[in-house]
Amino acid sequence: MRWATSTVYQIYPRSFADSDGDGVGDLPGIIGKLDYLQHLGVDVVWVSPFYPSPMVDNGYDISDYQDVDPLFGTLEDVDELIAGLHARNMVLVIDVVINHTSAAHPWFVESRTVPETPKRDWYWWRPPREGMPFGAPGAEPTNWVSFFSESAWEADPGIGEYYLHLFARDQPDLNWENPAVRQELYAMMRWWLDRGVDGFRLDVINVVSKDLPLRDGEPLPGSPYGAGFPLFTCGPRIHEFMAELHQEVLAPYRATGREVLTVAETPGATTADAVLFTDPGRAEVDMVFQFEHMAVGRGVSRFDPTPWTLPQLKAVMHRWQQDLGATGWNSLYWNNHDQPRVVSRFGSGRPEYRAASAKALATALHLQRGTPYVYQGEELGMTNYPFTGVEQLVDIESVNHLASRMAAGSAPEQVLAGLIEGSRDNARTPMQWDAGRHGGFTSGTPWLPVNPNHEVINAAAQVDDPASVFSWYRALIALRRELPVVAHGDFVPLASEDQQLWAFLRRLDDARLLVLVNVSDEPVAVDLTALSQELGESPWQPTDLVLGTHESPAPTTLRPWEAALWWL
Ligand code: ISL
Repeated sequence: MRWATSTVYQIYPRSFADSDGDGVGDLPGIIGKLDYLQHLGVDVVWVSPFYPSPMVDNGYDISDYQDVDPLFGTLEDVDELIAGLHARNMVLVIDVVINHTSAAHPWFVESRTVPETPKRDWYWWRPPREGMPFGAPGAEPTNWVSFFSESAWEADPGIGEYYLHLFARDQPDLNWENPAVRQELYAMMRWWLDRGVDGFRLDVINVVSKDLPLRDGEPLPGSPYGAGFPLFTCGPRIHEFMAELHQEVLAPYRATGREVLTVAETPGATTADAVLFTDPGRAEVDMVFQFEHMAVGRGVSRFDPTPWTLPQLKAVMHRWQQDLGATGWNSLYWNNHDQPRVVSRFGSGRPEYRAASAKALATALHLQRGTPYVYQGEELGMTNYPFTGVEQLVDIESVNHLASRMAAGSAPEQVLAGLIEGSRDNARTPMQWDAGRHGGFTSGTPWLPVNPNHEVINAAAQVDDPASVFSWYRALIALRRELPVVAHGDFVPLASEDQQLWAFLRRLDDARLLVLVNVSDEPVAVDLTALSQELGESPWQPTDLVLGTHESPAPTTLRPWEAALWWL
């Protein structure tokens, strides 16, 4: 697996670095930080959408796939970014959102306004439900709820039909059943490869194959809607489409020796799906970006926080390690632009342990089998923002969720805590570069406020500090490149029921690496005899430390949030 020794760094461009003082990050801002990324040691950079967009979903609603929104810069800036990365032996992965376009995309404008156009079939248009007048409540073609808390169908009086949108009404779904749609998207991707990009993150790609005929889902308790998710997640033609995409887009370039990375964002995918997507023999995608571990500590939605235990988290991640085995390949992540900050979610609530917990969680993730992803600011131990009121939240998913809960009779204060804890805005506050005004992110007014804790948590304070979270991430990223057992070894879970200790073994040929992480505010004893007996071996007595977060580590006890790696 070409990407086994790589680490991917995700940039959310509007919040990374602002070069022109308009309060929004941009491509020249990213170009100005390439030395920082090189120093961190990452070799793949994934940039979230920077294309022309009405920004209803901050760029995941694209109105022109082959240009750059002036907010972020120009196509020449992309060329300069590619050159800057390549000069540092790094590569660029761009984010293609091809399940849907913006409603402002010319394809959709034509589809909805030009009679008899072939573009009508480029989207999912359907008449009202049988026997019901257009526009009547419940006349939507199916009872599906969108990811953004409203009906997945929007009525268009101009046509007298409804169009499907699994996300916002401004994000109409493309009809992948139409080969002309697929060929247009493949041509667009080849255009970017010809421009020099090195790969694609395929946004929510596992919903492009819908189970036909489109039909109602199971009613959702306490909701006027039904669950369409099972009827469009990893649908009947998804692997056919992924194989076709590979053949039409990637294969011609790989045949010339170009290394092209594809990561499929696949919410709801199972480990069995993941093996089908990523088995190299099937020539579909290189790795999946899935969400099962993100559901730990959540009830019916991300806005419904519930108590969680370390065994629950370990069980999900260990199953993914074991089910994918030697055939499948997974992204390893805690954070992205859709997820609250991991140190606030699974780390310590005690300020004195925040940094240590960030390092501990990073260790438990980066030592697994797969390709790790670092989301901007995670390498600093950045935290969620201290939001206090719903009016501070701007993400469409949060705004729509609040509106739907209030329409159902809840008062804002009843949903406030869950909103604040689960909102995607937590991941989108600006990168904290220094302790100065607006964290060094912008000379203007930031589009989203900079976390006040930037005075303590910032890159300038950490880059040259060998004890910082940044330096620990840098060491983990380097270790993956140095030790074949980290990149290519198998995974053996240990102490799966332990409430504090996260322990596992990585093995490759004669190399055996014991990973011990204390995921708690209290010291923990490590029963090495019990661990070794899980493999039927005589008691382990490791003496050769590979890496440790604390001074003078002992393999038999771990201090709060201590992590240590030992050769066996
Ligand atoms: O945030 C989520 C809902 O809780 C995720 O399920 C997310 O919506 C889903 O994984 C798809 O995410 C991707 O597509 C969306 C966009 O809003 C997200 O930012 C993107 O990561 C629609 O393009």
